[in-house]
Amino acid sequence: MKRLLIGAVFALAACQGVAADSAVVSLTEGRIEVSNSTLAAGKATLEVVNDGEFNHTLVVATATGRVVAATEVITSGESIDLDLDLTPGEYEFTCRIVVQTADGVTVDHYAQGMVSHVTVTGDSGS
Ligand SMILES: [Cu+2]
Repeated sequence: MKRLLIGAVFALAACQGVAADSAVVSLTEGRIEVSNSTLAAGKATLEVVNDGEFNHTLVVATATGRVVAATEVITSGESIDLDLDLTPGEYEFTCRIVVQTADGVTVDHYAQGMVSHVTVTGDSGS
């Protein structure tokens, strides 16, 4: 029964031509975890969750640094859906918050390891 239901859902998605991909992106201090490191080209929705203690962002950029999407600042425990329309290629998911502590130390989330690489496969659709 369960298998039948899953088949029906796929058939429905195919009929509507909305094979939108999705992934969950978890932001924590010094780390960005993406549920799947490969996405299909076209429309995709990321559920971006701040599982950390401090504020974070998600910036999606191409391998050459062109920003294609970004969230607002996401506070601890909050999540934001980020809609994308991706062409094939390599992408960097990063947090770009840079702050300075009271004693003058610069804290750069990217430098602390908040970067993850995602590959987008398939036709560009153009
Ligand atoms: Cu961050």
